[in-house]
Amino acid sequence: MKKQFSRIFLSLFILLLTALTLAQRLPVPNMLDTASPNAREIAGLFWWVMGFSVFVLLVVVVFLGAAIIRGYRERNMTEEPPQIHGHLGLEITWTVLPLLILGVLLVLTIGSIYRLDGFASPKDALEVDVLGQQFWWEMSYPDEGIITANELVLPAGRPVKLNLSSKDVIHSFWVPQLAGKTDLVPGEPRTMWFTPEEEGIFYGQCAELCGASHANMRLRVLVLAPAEYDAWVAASKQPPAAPSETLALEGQQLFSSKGCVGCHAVNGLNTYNRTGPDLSYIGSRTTIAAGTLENNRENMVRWLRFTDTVKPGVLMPNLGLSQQEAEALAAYLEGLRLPGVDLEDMIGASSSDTRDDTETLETSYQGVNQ
Ligand code: HEC
Ligand SMILES: [Cu+2]
Repeated sequence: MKKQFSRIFLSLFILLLTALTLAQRLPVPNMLDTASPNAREIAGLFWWVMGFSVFVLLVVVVFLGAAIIRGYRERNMTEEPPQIHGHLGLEITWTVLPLLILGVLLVLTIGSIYRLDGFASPKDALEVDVLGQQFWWEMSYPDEGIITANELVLPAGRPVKLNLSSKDVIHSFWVPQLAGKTDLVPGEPRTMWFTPEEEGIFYGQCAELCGASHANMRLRVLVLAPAEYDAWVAASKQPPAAPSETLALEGQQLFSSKGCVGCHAVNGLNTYNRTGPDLSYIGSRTTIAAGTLENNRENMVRWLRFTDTVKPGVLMPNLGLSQQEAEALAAYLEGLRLPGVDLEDMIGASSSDTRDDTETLETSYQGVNQ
């Protein structure tokens, strides 16, 4: 009876595990699957900590096991075991050994903190300012004069230094495969750096509880071949093509009349004011709303009409748009593309590995949000 019960329990457990594994199709970035020397340094620290932990565990298990086996063999219930209270040798051993272990970890960790901070970045590093806001990331390239959001475009092989700050609460920038976490603290700029080595998409996430949509504050780092990056930079300086379709033209008018321009800027139309993401090339982004939805017309309409349902606590108001108005706006926004550059193509061509799970990612989000 007991055996049967444990079998049923085991089968249920395995079933549950399988279900969870299948449901978990989101790309989960693995900090040990490193794509920069900086992430490798952190992974190295992880293995030191892991090594010592396993060592301590083994020591405890061996002594415990020995004591249990001896106790069983001797079965002596009457005599007191030998008393070791105050044993100088033992006390020194278990004070000095942990001290040594923690000392080694301390020295290694301080070295890494020092090397990974932005001030230790190479001189030729590309500088990008990242401003965290509830619940999205502004990325600006001071030397290139480019402003974008939520998708950090970088050239492979060149070090990048990030100047991190926050407009409201504390956020934390984390792209596990590229670097460790660094907090974005209002009024206290911080820096970090890393050198992306491989082309592809790297998923990131705000790692500090910053409000209702903290979990929807995602980001992507798109690492391009240097020549493609240069093409992206050149295209990002030209205004997007003016709309020609009737629907898109209608959308452009709504963009002004519905007050979108109060918070969003489009290159050639109005100036950027940091209230909402710059939308100059929103049509070329792979996702919208900080990695929450795949960028397509249907999702854009949903975002514009049901903003606060898609992203709880969002700071973009629900403007009560009709389906038609939202469709016109979506047509206009879709046309706001980087002239002559197809980011999806560049990324698609360079990331045939498992990291490019965009499809499964978006389908699961749709399931969540509907
Ligand atoms: C009060 C300011 C405000 C107004 C008005 C506003 N938005 Fe927004 N919008 C935001 C903010 C803030 C975000 C970022 C939301 C987030 O991802 O958490 C945003 C995000 C977006 C995004 C996604 C951008 C991205 O980088 O993923 C689009 C597209 C957008 N808004 C379009 C519009 C349109 C079209 C209108 C007019 C109908 C509009 N917004 C009106 C503040 C505003
Ligand atoms: Cu955040």
